[in-house]
Amino acid sequence: MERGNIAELRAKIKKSQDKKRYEHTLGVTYTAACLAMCYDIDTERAEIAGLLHDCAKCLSNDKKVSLCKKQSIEINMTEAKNPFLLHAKAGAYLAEHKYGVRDEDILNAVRYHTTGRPGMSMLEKIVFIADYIEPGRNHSARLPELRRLAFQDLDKALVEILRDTLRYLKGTGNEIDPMTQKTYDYYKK
Ligand code: DGI
Ligand code: FE
Ligand code: FE
Repeated sequence: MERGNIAELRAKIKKSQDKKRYEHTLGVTYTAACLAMCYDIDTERAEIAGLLHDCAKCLSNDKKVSLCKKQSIEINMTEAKNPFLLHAKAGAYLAEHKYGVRDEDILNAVRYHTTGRPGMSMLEKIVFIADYIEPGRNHSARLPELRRLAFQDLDKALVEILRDTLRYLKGTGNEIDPMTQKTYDYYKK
């Protein structure tokens, strides 16, 4: 994609998100680009994936569910009870069919940005981690350490983020998506 097209995509995403979500999207986009530089991954694909990762976040839960049903996208039991989780799968669908992305790695980075998955690509890891550490985030006392770690050892950062997420979910009594647990089990040593 050319730079002009990235600017065009950014403008479209801006229209589809509220102000706070768009600020977060920009944070993820430039953090993903920086991680891509650090690990020798294509920066433009990181930017596109960052811009698109939450593209379905501002749909209502009803719309997320109906879009997934209409497009025969599987909804598991955790997602049925916590429809916000579907913004990842619904986002991958919109990235392809509304925003015209054909790059399967970018689509997977959007699809798995919330739960991760076993055997993630570099781009998938970068978007997953950028989502957690972007500068606008302020949800964990460990962020300074995790931000440093992300630029030193991507896989270690991934495991630490998954561990913290699972701990947080258990603490709040939130239901854990089987994929989040599977991803942690796959990457932990
Ligand atoms: O969309 P964002 O808010 O930018 O970030 P995200 O897509 O990573 O979603 C973050 C939320 O998702 C966070 O509150 C933790 C939650 N989450 C991640 N894995 C699971 C989960 N929530 C549930 N219920 N189950 C999970 O397995
Ligand atoms: Fe998200
Ligand atoms: Fe996000």
